[in-house]
Amino acid sequence: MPKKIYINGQFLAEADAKISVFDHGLLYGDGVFEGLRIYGGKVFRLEEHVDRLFESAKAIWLELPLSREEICEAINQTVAANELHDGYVRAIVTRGVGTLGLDPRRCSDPQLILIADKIALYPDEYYQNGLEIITVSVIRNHPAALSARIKSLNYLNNILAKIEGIQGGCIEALMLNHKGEVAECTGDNLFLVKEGKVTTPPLDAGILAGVTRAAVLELAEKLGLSATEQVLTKHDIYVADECFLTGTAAEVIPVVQLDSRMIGDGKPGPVTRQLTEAFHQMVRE
Ligand code: PXG
Repeated sequence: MPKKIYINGQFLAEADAKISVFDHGLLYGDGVFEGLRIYGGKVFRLEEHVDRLFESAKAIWLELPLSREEICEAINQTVAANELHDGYVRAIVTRGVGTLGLDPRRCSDPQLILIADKIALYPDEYYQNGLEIITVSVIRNHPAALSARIKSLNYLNNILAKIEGIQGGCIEALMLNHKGEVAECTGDNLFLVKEGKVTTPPLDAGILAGVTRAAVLELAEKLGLSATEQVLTKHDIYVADECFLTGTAAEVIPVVQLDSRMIGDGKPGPVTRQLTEAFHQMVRE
């Protein structure tokens, strides 16, 4: 079945879904995006993702071509057109076709692209045994530069961090902020558990406001666990009982080592398992 890709209101076959080489999304990473999951034919937390897309766009002075409702509708139509039961949606908004110059006033209308596809998940062994991660030298974006709150098309900073992680033998990598505090991983938010209490860095540590992060904070509260946002250092992770990451692609995934140091007893912990199960139940509902 050929993929149906949405570009500005039209569904196109993959071979015909093309964007100009003068698009500022390509030339400068000038645009924003979202990654969403489809579970049982439905998009998980669609409104939250679309709200974040609007916030990202507003933060870069980009006016979206459709309303929130229209974008939700277009995403649902893209999922339906591709007959996906479980999968992934990438929503992309670029500044549009411009010239070889930075001036955004030279750009045409923003381009909205929606791609729905199957998703490549992390191998099951990582969920069973937990991830080993390292702290990389690349820091998360300084808030006075490109804010980490913006899910922009310019992910080079995180890609550099990911490369450093991969070269160190790790599929995810911990990024600190400019103050040396724990920020997040390259495509996942970080949580830890100490004495039964769940904590995660606050948004002003310079992180993306993860949709999965918010869902897990809600679940922790529902389960009667103490869950708070706190400034964290690497030391807090080294001495934590448990650590896990959250993200649209990863869902909830345990971390058992940071910088070759064992976290807790080096195995995925009970609170991580409890939250993982609660998350799976939530996405099934
Ligand atoms: N931090 C960063 C920097 C991210 O890019 C998250 C945290 C988790 O946020 P959500 O809202 O997904 O819980 C992300 C999200 C990919 C991919 O293709 C990456 C993300 C989402 C979907 C796909 O690698 N990152």
